[in-house]
Amino acid sequence: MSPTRLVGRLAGLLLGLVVLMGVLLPAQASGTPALMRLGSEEGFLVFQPERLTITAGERVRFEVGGLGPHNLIVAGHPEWSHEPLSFGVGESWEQTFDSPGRYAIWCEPHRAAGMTAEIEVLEAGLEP
Ligand SMILES: [Cu+2]
Repeated sequence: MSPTRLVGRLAGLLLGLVVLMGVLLPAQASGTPALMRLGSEEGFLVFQPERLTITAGERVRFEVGGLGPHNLIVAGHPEWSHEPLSFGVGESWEQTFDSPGRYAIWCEPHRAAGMTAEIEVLEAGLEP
């Protein structure tokens, strides 16, 4: 195999590994917030991902991915919700989730269209 092909294959393998880790591992408690998109690039009314697992105290960055307007309602937690509508792709805000639990979330304008998701907040220190 030529060195160029070998490098290409290794790069592909590495990218696959990075993608897999992003799927399998909960977001790290480092400075980087977990990312949840509102609306897909293709224009679907979905959260991406539809289930997100984080650790108590972590931040989630909510970012408009496509076809707004979107907002965020967290069941039972108006203080974590973001009621103002966001229109522009790339518009974002961050929210810290400091109490463990499973929280249903939805986008108010698109709830009936199925734009719902769940955020699971694990107790700090209990993450796998
Ligand atoms: Cu929406």
